Amino acid sequence: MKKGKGAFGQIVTGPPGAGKTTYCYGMYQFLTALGRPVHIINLDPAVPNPPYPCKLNISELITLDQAMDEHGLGPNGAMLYCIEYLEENFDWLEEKLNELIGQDGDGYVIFDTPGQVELWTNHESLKRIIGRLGQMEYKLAAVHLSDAHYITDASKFISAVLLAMRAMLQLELPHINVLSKIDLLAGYGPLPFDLKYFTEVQDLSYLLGTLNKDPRSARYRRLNKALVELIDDYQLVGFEPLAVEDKTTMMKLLRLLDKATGYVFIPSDTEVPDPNGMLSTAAGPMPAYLGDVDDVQERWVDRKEEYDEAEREEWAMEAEIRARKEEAEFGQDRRTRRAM
Ligand SMILES: Nc1nc2c(ncn2[C@@H]2O[C@H](COP(=O)(O)OP(=O)(O)OP(=O)(O)O)[C@@H](O)[C@H]2O)c(=O)[nH]1
Ligand SMILES: [Mg+2]
Repeated sequence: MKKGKGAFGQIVTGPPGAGKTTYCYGMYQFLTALGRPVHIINLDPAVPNPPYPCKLNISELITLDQAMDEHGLGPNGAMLYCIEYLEENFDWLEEKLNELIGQDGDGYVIFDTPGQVELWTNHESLKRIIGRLGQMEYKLAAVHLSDAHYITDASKFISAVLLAMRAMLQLELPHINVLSKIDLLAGYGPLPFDLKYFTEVQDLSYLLGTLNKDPRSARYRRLNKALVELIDDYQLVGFEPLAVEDKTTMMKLLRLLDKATGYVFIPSDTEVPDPNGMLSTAAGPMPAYLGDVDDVQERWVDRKEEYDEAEREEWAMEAEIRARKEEAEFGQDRRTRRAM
């Protein structure tokens, strides 16, 4: 068996529907545009055919349907079984990773995981798999996604923060919490506080007033207070806002991840195609807005329509320029071909 040297990368976690798979594909496209070799590894046995290019897939080992059929399990039990099975068959994963990454250890990996919360709150298999990847010299950071919709509801936000904190304590990796889908926030009506309040997770006692007004949560006044104090005491959780299609928030997140894992990327001398101007973003200043949380709020919440309109005009202009260039080139090509 070919022995590998590990690689840098990310393990993407978060509750069901938080946007993990979309993020994996978006990050894959982003890194590919930056010229960084990257592989997505699908660890979700419920999705045998993920939408992204996938050379290593848990479904080659076991699928959720197989686990359900063969062991008479329901979907949740079968999911845990699949991850335990992966742990038991770690040699399979090790061999496949070594084939994929090779001996140089210069690849970059992104692990997509299922949305079942036990996997990163209290079940031990995923944690042990990550530990064994660490022994193989994989330098991973956890990217934990929570849907930004949660900030519109105090109880949901507190539960998202608790889950994020639990994931940090359980996975024991360099860890970045992300508020995903912030491009949808403007559609949820006015926010009770600025976005910064939610990304910094400072002094959650302000949320107690809202919680104690809601009849569903008012019954648990003392529990609410205790939970809020627990979060404030730990001071562990903060969020990075992210919209997968927005290269500024993606770049900011990537820079944080590289810092967390110690990844240094030296681009090769070969010219890398850069259709969306991402390379210039990597090398130089952020375009349009700086990626600070207040700027993110302005771009995606307060003045979303204006920015969208300005971007549409910019894209239309770029498309027009590209079309003219292509016309000129192809026109010439055709003439050259006719002359030959
Ligand atoms: N607007 C918007 N939609 C997003 C974004 N990220 C994900 N989505 C949408 O959110 C839905 C769920 O996304 P997935 O990527 O499948 O979420 P997941 O976390 O992988 O879901 P599970 O694997 O089922 O846990 C899909 O409809 C995505 O298109 C985003 O940044 N912006
Ligand atoms: Mg998914």
